[in-house]
Amino acid sequence: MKTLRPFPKDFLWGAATSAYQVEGAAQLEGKKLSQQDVINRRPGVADAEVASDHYHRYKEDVALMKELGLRSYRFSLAWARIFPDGVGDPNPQGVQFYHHLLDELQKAGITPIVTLYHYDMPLALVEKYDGWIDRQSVADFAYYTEFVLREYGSKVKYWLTINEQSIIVQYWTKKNLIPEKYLDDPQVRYQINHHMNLAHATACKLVHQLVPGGMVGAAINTAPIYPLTSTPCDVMAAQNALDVRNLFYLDVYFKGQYNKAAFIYLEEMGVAPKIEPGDLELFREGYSDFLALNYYSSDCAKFPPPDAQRTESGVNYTGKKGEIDSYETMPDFFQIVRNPNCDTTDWDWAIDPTGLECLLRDIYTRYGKPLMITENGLGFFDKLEDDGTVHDDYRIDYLRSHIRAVQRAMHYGVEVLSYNPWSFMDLLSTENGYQKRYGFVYVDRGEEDLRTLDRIKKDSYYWYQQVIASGGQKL
Ligand code: BGP
Repeated sequence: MKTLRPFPKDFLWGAATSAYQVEGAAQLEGKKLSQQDVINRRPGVADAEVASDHYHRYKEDVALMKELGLRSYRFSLAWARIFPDGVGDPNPQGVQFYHHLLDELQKAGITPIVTLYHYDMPLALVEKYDGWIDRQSVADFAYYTEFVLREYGSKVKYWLTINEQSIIVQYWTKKNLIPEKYLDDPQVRYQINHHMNLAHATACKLVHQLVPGGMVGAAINTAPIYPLTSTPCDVMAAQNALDVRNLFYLDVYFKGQYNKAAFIYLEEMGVAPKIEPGDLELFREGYSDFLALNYYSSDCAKFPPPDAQRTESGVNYTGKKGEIDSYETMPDFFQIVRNPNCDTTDWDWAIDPTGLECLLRDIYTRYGKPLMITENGLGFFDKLEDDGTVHDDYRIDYLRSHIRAVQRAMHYGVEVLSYNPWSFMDLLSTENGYQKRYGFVYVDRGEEDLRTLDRIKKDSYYWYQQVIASGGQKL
């Protein structure tokens, strides 16, 4: 195997979570509901009410992070814990919770990477004006952000604005609580995204104003998109898909404008967002210092047949391979298809470490800004053995190959600051409760039964500990 340049000494080896997926205490100590607390309600206990009980066990969790050797920890603040009604008076207990967590991390020598928004709009704002659908959300997000930066700015250098706008658009009814009257209006998702772009730019400006030395960027889920065949039509379709699914977001963050081809296509379809005077100026003023990537899989596209209609991406709810029967189609532009050259996870996500290398190289060449990986990992039906061990060698293989891909990209000049696999511990999956696990740390709980909620180190925990201790040499 080729000898690669080693990871830099100050590389931030980390791990990631998000608030509603780990904290629990969804309605305790002053916190009120967020839209995710409602969206995730289902029979049994696999919801956000208790989740992994991190709110009560954060000290134990940070101790495990320290023992693992983490240099960084990416997590999110729950807006509705800090402002239970979205705006107005802050909740002192919620504010204190994040101080305690940040202080604990600081004592453990772990650099926080803090996400302001991870899908969890306060329910109060959804009830008041339909959440992100209304432009008032931008001002309220700014109010929340300004408070947070003044409160925690001296403790946090790296700020992430909004998690995965691309996924919020693609799965708009799952990531947002959408009132029924909008469900037939395909433009709404792009308007939500426009408001998020304004919120992102405002937050970037605020970090630059209020946090000396602070750095800010969005966390985006992007994937390289391969043409299904080398026919020119399929190559064009892959380019179209790249413009709509990736560059539509990234050009806003780094060029202060919408990707032209994507915007023209959306205008032709009658779904482009309404832009007000001054919006594009704000995009330019709210520049990003870096980009955070959430990478799980690559995509593949072909040119759609002439009679193709708009279709949405499907979701695998069971963990039985092959359940996804629908992929996104944009008529006369692209159709996403399964890549016959990649194996998949049990949830039909293509496993493709080379895709991560392609992505890092491509994005760095386009925008020239430092990158971070803020999610990457393998969801699996882990098994807790009778002797209290979890043998997740499949996860080790997945992570090893992806770390190697990051190293290759860095070898060829890409600036990567940090690698934060998903997830530090088992947590509530966005669609699959606690069946689909990602953590280095097993959380002893099930779908119907909270059990002990004990923390158990998986084999991947011990493996990652060595990776970090050796600065990435022992993979
Ligand atoms: C990302 C989200 C995370 C996380 C992850 C895995 O898109 O930012 O919140 O959950 O995907 O997804 P899932 O839980 O559906 O497997």
